[in-house]
Amino acid sequence: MGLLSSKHSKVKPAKILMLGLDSAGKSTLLYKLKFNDVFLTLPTIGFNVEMIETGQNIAITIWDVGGQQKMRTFWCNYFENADGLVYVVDSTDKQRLEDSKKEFELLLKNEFVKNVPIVLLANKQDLPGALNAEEITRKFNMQKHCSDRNWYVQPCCAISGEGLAEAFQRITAFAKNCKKSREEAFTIFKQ
Ligand code: G3D
Ligand code: MG
Repeated sequence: MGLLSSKHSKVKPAKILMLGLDSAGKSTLLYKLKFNDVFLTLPTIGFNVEMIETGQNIAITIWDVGGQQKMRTFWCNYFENADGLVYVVDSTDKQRLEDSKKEFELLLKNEFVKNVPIVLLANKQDLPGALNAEEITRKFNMQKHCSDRNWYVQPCCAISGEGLAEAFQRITAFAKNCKKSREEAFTIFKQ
């Protein structure tokens, strides 16, 4: 992955929303992905936004929205025109996994993210006791809740970067399909 360059005129933009509880690792992984470096992060107030080119003729803008409780009510303000959703989970935080699941289920009910593809990131796999991707898939009842869209659960570590490229390649491919279906639906609607 590299930075977006103006010479890539055929590159289409896609909006990827990144959500999850505070401390799940969203900002760490965004900066690892963008700069291949680990930065000291502070709790995100508002949002961070970065543009990344994925090499699939699509430039993704990642919106990393703060996940503290008081911020979660504002998540829906970012939903409009999202082509993909990356939901980040701290796989070691067993106490807050239930909270994370509740927020996840709540956001799936929002009209604006209906059919929007999802990659769920089971982060912090480097830490002992982390639930693996299968356990997170079962815990979040993905088969049931995401039956109306493309979805995938990717284990990762935001510090080492393991699993991030795969996750963002996956969401980019999903987002591409999502955009295409929307464009086709719009063309039919106009006829
Ligand atoms: P957020 O943006 O989702 O709120 P941050 O989360 O990116 O700010 O990360 C919260 C804390 O988790 C940070 O630690 C960060 O270093 C750590 N972290 C993020 N991803 C991983 C990971 O994959 N493995 C490990 N071991 N730690 C991770 P601090 O100590 O600064 O709070
Ligand atoms: Mg943050």
